[in-house]
Amino acid sequence: MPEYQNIFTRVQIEGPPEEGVPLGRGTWIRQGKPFFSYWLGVIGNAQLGPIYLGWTGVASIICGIVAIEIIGLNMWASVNWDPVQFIRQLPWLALEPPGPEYGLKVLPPLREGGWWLIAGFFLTASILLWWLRMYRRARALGMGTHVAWAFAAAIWLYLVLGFIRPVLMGSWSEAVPFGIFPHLDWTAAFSIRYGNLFYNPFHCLSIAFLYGATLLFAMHGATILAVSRFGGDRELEQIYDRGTASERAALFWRWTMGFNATMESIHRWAWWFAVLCPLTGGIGILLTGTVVDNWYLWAVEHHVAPSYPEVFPPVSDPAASSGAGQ
Ligand code: 07D
Ligand code: 07D
Repeated sequence: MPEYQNIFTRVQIEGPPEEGVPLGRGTWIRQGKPFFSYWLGVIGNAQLGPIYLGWTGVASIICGIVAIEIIGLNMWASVNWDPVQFIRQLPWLALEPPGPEYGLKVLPPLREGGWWLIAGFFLTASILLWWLRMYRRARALGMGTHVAWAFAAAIWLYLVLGFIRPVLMGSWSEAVPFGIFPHLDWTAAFSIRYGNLFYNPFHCLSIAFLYGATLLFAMHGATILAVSRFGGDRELEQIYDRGTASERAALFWRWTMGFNATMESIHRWAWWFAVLCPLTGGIGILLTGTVVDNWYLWAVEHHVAPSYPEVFPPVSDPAASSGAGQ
């Protein structure tokens, strides 16, 4: 069965397009005539469309476009509307939040953070509307809302970084700038300003869940691929006729580590690890600067880190006492 040893999807189903379950009254129709694509079939389902947009979908996309437009035009203006420099410097360009002198003012002058505030408003509206659409589509299909709640965990971290913490600190200037490298500069500066985020136990937890989620995904993905020669990837058959694939998958782990997850529990493991990464991360960011001002000193105080020995005694600045340079 060499076809099962491949790293990409081999089985493509191309029957009549699948339209999905009938929709109830009061909903939109699905848009787009479905068609099949070989290359999509290599990474997933070969059928593209129809898509259900709905009011929340359309409103979310409009808000998203407004946000991207404001960010993009501000970045372009920052290189004097030069199209070549815009493309060349794009990863370094930024739309910065208002300076500390403006506190939480609504609305500071547009070129001094006002645009950042407006773009942030539309980006947040777009993300929240997309969440609502996800929740409502799940309910319309009679599904649980697990995907929406996992997305909500990411939105929690996003809101802490750009809204909740800046409000608690009393200044928009605490928030993240828009921009590819500028947001990394912010991340590094944040860690240094608050005494090294490695000593923040919630950063530790977030990293453990990040790494853990990767490990779990690798274990689960590899296990299912490894039993796909026995039909392990065919979820429907696995549910009504377990056959030999899932038994082997479970036995493999019981043999190698003594314990095995079940077909249900592995997905709960994955969900919790993924969700707890931004959830614990958001708690860590929320505490920074509000409750704890320096994580290194916090760690010294709590016997997590040793304090640096005082090698040199404190000296006073000679410029301050001798009158030199006056
Ligand atoms: C693969 C799903 C697809 C999503 C993608 C991202 C945009 C931004 C904006 C041109 C896994 C789409 C990107 C819409 C376009 C402009 C102005 C998800 C997948 C492909 N970050 N971050 C990236 C965001 C924060 C950090 C990349 C967003 C915090 C570090 C991308 C947010 C901190 C590194 C990006 C956000 C932080 C990155 C790849 C919001 C702490 C990298 C992301 C809304 C958590 C990496 C150059 C990716 C990189 C990277 C987007 C927040 C740290 C541009 C939208 C403030 C250390 N971040 N980030 O693949 O290569 O995610 O940066 O909060 O090393 Mg970031
Ligand atoms: C950003 C959630 C918001 C995203 C949303 C998506 C769109 C685009 C586009 C469809 C990612 C919206 C989407 C708008 C749609 C399309 C195309 C989730 C986000 C809603 N750290 N660190 C973390 C590590 C250091 C720092 C988390 C490692 C240094 C700061 C994570 C290391 C310094 C913050 C993590 C390391 C530092 C973090 C993020 C190693 C820098 C945060 C988890 C090995 C010098 C964030 C508590 C996450 C956090 C965070 C990992 C080092 C700074 C686990 C592995 C010491 C300021 N770091 N870090 O899920 O929560 O992000 O901290 O060195 O704010 Mg860190």
